[in-house]
Formats: sequence, structure tokens, C-alpha cells
Amino acid sequence: MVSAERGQTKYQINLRRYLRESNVDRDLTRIICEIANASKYIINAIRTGDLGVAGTSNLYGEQQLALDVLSDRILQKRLMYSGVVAKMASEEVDEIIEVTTPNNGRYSIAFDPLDGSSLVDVNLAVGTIVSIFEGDNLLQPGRNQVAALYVLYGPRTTMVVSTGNGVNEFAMNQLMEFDLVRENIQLDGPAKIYAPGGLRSKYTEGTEKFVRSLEDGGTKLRYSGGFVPDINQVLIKRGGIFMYPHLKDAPDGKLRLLYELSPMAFLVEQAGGAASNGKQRILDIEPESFHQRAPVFIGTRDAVAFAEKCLREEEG
Ligand code: FDP
Repeated sequence: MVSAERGQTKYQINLRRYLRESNVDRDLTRIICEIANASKYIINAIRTGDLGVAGTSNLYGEQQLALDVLSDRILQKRLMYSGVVAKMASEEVDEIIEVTTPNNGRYSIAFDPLDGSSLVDVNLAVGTIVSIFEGDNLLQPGRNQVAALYVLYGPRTTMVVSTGNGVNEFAMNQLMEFDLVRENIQLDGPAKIYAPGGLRSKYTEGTEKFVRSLEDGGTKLRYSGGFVPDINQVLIKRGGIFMYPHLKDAPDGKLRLLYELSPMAFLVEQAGGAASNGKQRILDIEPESFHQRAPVFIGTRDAVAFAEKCLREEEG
């Protein structure tokens, strides 16, 4: 740990220095700093870029926005030439990208370049989500990640990152560099807020019961429709739960295991929280395909355990 104060820092320390002083491996530091650099261009594209469609669709059949395609290109380029990456998988691209470098990259990366991009035209927050594994195998359980992070493009641009030793928040300053603003974020408070994705009329009995108990207990609804800002709110407020449950017509929910759930589950567990598909820890799911989806209940440990209990009762 670099500063003494938990949850806060007293002096400015930038991302690279923080990683170096925390003894994070040099190549991993390089990757995280490349993503920080890429985010400068992504935020610029979000602020000023074309809001239209790209005229292409991704493999889920969803129409790609020009911003999705551009953000993907920016990230791919920075990582490709970093010299330390073996493989990349992007939510926006069908095939796995093999990177050839003279020294064979030691890390592989899965990313969602611009999650929630459909919120840009209504000027709500969006984010980039990144999962990092050592070696060249990306199709493995999330517990094997060596690092995970997201960049949140809101009124401020922040990066929340874990290299397996707690969770820290960095904020972009006027020079577009990331400074440490919160160290060792902990989900140690009560779950005061909940963010429920998906159509409520499609919830199954157990999820409906869970939501009703939250409401009866005074938990407040705080849902922006963007996975990154919604998770960020739970983390920074030190308690809460996000869910995108299994639905009557979508048993696997909506969110993607590798690109969205694994990295967020890694961060939330590192902050002392939990992430479950309702039955099983998200980080223990053995992925069978790159584009696999899973339901998710993620946030404060007690709230996730209670969701699991409601779902067990639903099954009888
Ligand atoms: P989007 O489709 O706008 O990219 O990852 C997909 C996502 O957004 C998440 O950011 C968000 O939590 C979820 O979908 C919202 O889905 P619903 O509109 O079905 O609630």
C-alpha cells in the first residue's frame, strides 16, 4: 500500500508510479498504462465523435455504433504495439486477435471497449471493461485473472483497477493523467442501493421476492442503465447490489461472462464483495465460449447471499 489512509490518499500519486511502488510486474504495468493512454482518445471520441451507427453489426446481431468501432480500434492498436500482449478478445470482434511480437507477449486481454454505448446520445455515463490473464489462454475461469479494471467516462474520467491486491480508483487530471484518488476501496457498508437490469415482468419468482424484500427494507433504486457506472456507484458508496438476473425468456440473462462479468466480479471480490449467477460464484464458472452470457447478482456479500437464498427457495 502506498499511502497510509484507507479509502483516501493525502498526496497526488500517478498510476504508473503507484503500480511501480506496488511492485506490479513491468509488462502488466505497461498494459494498464496503455489502456490509460487509450482512454484519452476514447473520451475524446465520446465527447466529439459521430453518434451514428457504423453500418455493421457484432456477432450478437446488435448494430454497432461508430463509437463502438472507434473505441475498439483505439484499444486494439495501443495493446497490439505494446509488445507485451499475446492474445486479445474484444466484445466487438468475432475472432480472437493473435499478436505477434519478437518476445512473445506474456499477457492476454479480453475487453468491452465501450459498454453502454447506446447511452452516449442521451449523455449518460459509459465505460471500458478489461480482463487480464497471464499466458495465452483467455477461455478460463475468472478467478485466474491477474488484473481487471474499468474506465468510467462520466462527468469525470476515472479508472478503477485491481492487480489482485485490493481495489484503487484513479481520476484523470487536467493533464489527462490518472492520479490516485481512493485506495483500498471496500464494500464494508450496508447495501443501501440496488440497480436491477432487465424487464421486471420477466423476473422469476425468486428474483421478484428478492427485489420486493430490498424495497421493503428501504434499499433505494439507483439504476442508470450502464453496467460500469452502476457498479461504480455500488463500489464507491461502499455497499449495494447490481443484478441482471435470468429472465423468463432469457435464462442466461444478458451480460457477457468474459467481457463484462468476470472482470467486474474480480474487482468486487477484491473489494470484499461477492458475485454470483444465483447459484455459483461468477469467478468459478468454466467458460465454454467467448460470448457466453450469465445472470449476475453482484455487490455487498450479504445481499448476494440473500439473492442466492431467494433463488434456492424458488427452486423448492
Ligand atoms: P448496453 O446494451 O447499452 O451496451 O452491456 C450491456 C448493457 O448496456 C449494460 O451496460 C447494461 O447494464 C445493460 O446492458 C442494460 O440492459 P437493459 O437495458 O436490458 O436493462
